[in-house]
Amino acid sequence: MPPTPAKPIRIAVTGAAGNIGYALVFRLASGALFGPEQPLILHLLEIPQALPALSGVAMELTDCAFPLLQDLVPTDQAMQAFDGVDYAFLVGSRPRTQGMERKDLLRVNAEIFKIQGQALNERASRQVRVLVVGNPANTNALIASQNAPDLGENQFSSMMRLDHNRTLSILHEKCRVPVSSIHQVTVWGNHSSTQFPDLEHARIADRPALDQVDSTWYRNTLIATVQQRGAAVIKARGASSAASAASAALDHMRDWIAGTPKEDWVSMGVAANGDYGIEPGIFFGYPVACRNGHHDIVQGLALSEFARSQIALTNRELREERDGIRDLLPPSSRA
Ligand code: NAX
Repeated sequence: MPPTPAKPIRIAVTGAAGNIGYALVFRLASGALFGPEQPLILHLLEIPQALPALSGVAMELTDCAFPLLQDLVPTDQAMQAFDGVDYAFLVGSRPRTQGMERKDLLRVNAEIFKIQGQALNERASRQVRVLVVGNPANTNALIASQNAPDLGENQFSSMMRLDHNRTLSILHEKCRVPVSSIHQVTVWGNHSSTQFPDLEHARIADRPALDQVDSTWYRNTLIATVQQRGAAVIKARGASSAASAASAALDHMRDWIAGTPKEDWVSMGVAANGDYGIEPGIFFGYPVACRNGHHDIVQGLALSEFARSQIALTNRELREERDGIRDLLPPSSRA
């Protein structure tokens, strides 16, 4: 008898007609995250003005005749987009437009992620895993999670993985070693130019990374290169990172589901709980190990004075972001 086909899983992608969405949905539909045996249904959310573009994306997805893709749900309604979904990639957000202050950008996006958090709370699977990519990703994850009180905070995370992957590839080029031989890198804090790519615990080919790279290069070049990499891509390409961001989103979700290798970790934005002196109330980039579908902050890493000062800087920025949208958090919120 042929084996019973697996039940399709439902995956939501917001901003599905945007740059990252366009790079992400085809990889999902081809089985890049869940493998060649797992059928899926894609729920694609866009704003009303982008529905014509979204219908084009839907046509192309259909034209690929992906064997795994069982159905498509293109919509501009958050309730429909998150109905019964097992995984959600929250990519869509409002870009900064001319004359817009940073605090205004925070607030328009806060409104979007508030509505999406509420819709996830009402409609998503009770086991849903949510990855926030749209910027400001850490604070948007905070807002979405706080507006989904029936889901656990640990069902939400924000993306630091592109910064993590950028750090790995810079080390790969510098030290001429395979990426697979680089371990225990962390990018702490905010997905912004205050983030702290940390090599203090990193190992390259089983030896401490800081024995193999010059500490001045680490502090003055590597950290700034990772922090400014997004801007460098925009300058070169005339558009922001899209395929690398989609790839990082898949890496993030894959490790969350399948687990990280023993004694290694990845960088994920997760709800702070006091670890490493970061008080609850923000989503912070941490070293995270994943086991059995759960993510846990890696405990007990010693931090140098330098690391502490870098972490304090990015922590301050995240707290300021949170203070700028605090009135949009529900009254019972812990933030
Ligand atoms: P695009 O502007 O190409 O696409 C965004 C899409 O979101 C648009 O199609 C827009 O119509 C849609 N959208 C806006 N509001 C929406 C809403 N309320 N519901 C559903 N869809 C909505 O941007 P793209 O290059 O795809 O980037 C998407 C987001 O990812 C941006 O906020 C960007 O800054 C952020 N990034 C985050 C990264 C990270 O590491 N966390 C890295 C890459 C990227 O910069």
